[in-house]
Amino acid sequence: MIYQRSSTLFKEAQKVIPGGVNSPVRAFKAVGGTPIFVKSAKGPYLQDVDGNRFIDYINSWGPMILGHAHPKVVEAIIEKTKLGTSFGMPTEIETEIAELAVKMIPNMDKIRFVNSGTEACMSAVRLARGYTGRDKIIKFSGCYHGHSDAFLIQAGSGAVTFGTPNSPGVTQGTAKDTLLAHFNDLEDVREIVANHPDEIAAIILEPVAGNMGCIPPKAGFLQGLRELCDACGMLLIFDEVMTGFRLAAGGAQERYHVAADIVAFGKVIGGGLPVGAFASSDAIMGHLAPDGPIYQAGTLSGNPLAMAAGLAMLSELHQNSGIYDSLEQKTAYLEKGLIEGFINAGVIHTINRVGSMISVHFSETPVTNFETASKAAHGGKFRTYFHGMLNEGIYLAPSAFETWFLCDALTYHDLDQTLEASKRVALSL
Ligand code: HOZ
Repeated sequence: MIYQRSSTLFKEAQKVIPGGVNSPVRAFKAVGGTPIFVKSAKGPYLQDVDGNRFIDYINSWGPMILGHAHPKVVEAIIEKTKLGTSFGMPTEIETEIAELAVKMIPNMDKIRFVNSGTEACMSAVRLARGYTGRDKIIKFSGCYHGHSDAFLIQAGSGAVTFGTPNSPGVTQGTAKDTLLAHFNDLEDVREIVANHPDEIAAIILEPVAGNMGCIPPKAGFLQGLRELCDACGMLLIFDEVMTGFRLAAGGAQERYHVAADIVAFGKVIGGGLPVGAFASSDAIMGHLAPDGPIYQAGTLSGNPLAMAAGLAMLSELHQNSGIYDSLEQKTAYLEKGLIEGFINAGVIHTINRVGSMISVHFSETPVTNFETASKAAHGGKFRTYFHGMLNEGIYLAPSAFETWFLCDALTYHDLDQTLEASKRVALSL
């Protein structure tokens, strides 16, 4: 494929935007080469500025569950735009989407909308600290909760891809209140809690980790965290930025039958527009301003265009629950075919999958946490696989530490094309 125009645009971008991108994970640094500049997208396909077409397995890092430019989402945005784009005042649609969201999300009474997953997680932690009167939080190595200071401690996603899981600029003072645990290791968490009695406000995690590849929780892990939180007066925060409305209408809480105290959402809840949100019980949300003293705010929070896109998408997911079975079947089909292709080519691999989240690791050791994900990423095979697939017209996340997200617009023909491509590329690994 030819990426001439993308290459020119990237050079121009680098002169005025750090690294030429507005978020590091787009820069192709881990895999080399030139980032693809997108011209348009429809359904499961991306069109780049050079006229190449790709089957998309990132889907804007998750939110395009229905595929790109879904007609109902597009129409909702257009119609809302005609009425004005931002007021900094309440609008009716904020209540409409909030009512639907709390109906879909288990265990939650109230939801506050913000502008990104970073903001949602940051606010969820402030709420937990204000509510419990404690300062420390537990986070897991390799989990990524956005780029606010408290979370850039052994963070996943771009932070680990570019070798800065502990970012300069995060003060010692902030870092000391983030206690690190190993994902899927309940004993480790118990020990940390025992060493910090009455100091820990919350445990925050991605219930299915999606920023070090896709890593499912081991049986009993989430339930064990729930019990530990109840026993020690800590809140359990689920970062469902990726899993919310994707793994089930009620996200990971529904899929694993474990209740969180606060749930953070991101991109998905805005149907692809810049939205985040956090939800909790009446008792906890009653402490949030203006009802309570814990402050959180934003001019663009609940923006009407973002709410319209989010409402259109959530309504579709709510009305058509068959989507989740369909996504599960398509992703299982992909997983099975990928495994067959790798076995035929003699390629050592581990594939992790939960619902429509999936990741390929070139390792035979099970990938269950940050340490095993990091080991599996060594050796450069992912880079060869990524570029091979790109040349076949298959767009994967440009890092071994990311998850692929499927959309329901994918056809079995698209999946077969992907599997044929993967078989060919596997032979070159
Ligand atoms: N970190 C997200 C994916 N793992 C994507 C958002 C971004 O960093 O651009």
